[in-house]
Amino acid sequence: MSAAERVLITREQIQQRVRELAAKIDADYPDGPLYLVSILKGAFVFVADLARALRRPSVRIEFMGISSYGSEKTSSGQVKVTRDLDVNIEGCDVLIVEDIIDSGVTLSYLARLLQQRRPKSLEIVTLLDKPERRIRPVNVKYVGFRIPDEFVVGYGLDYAEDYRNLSDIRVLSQIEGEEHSLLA
Ligand code: PRP
Ligand code: 7HP
Repeated sequence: MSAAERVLITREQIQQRVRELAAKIDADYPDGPLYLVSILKGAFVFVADLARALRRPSVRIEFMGISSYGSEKTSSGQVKVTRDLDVNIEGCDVLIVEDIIDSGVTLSYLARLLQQRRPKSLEIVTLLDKPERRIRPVNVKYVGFRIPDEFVVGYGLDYAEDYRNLSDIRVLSQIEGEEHSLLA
């Protein structure tokens, strides 16, 4: 197996951690609707598994689109909403669901934006966190895995829109000008 195909987190480890996160979330929130606000596209796999692992009676799933401009692998700091929520979250328990926090630019912007809409509570769950990369502080309540500063794909995460369908999380170490054989 080449460096480009190294599995960092197996599907079994992900499923186990998703169950643990769901149990914590179920224990932390009172009965009543919980809005999972999932950020497209990367979080679509995580939110699907997390939502099904929750045991509370009311889980509402909403999506937002965010784009940050700059080079392919780094945020420029300019963030814009490309798809907004369909619902008013004022007075609601809201949990932002992300696949990864890297620089923190996306989530620091989004958390500030949603806080202005006066939810009853606003927290963040992320499957992956790369704390070494942070340039904007983000207050994250639930973290699946803290990972080193390596570019990862799979379980919703892409490189140039590929690899989102992989069931595990792999390190993509050879990017520019290299053949990608992950799906071969
Ligand atoms: C990824 C990820 C986060 C963001 C994190 O999204 O899903 O939203 O980057 O990076 P940051 O902490 O440096 O802001 P991406 O822009 O790759 O879009 P995608 O989810 O559609 O792949
Ligand atoms: C965004 C992103 N997308 C895929 N893999 C990573 O390691 C990433 N960091 N930030």
